[in-house]
Amino acid sequence: MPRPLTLSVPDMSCGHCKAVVERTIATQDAQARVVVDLSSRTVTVESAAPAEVLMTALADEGYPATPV
Ligand SMILES: [Cu+2]
Repeated sequence: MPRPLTLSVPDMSCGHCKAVVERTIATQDAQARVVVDLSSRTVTVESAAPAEVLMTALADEGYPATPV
């Protein structure tokens, strides 16, 4: 597994957002390990998918993400 990537996802605010973010990343990489922290509005991802691919997918679902 690559190094964990931490993304800031400022528009996440509740369990629904968390579920959408988790599902969106899983759609790109079913093997990805995803940890959502709503209190800091960050997502830590271990995935073989390129960061750009994950960030594009998240933005398309309404959750723009930037590397921390
Ligand atoms: Cu929400």
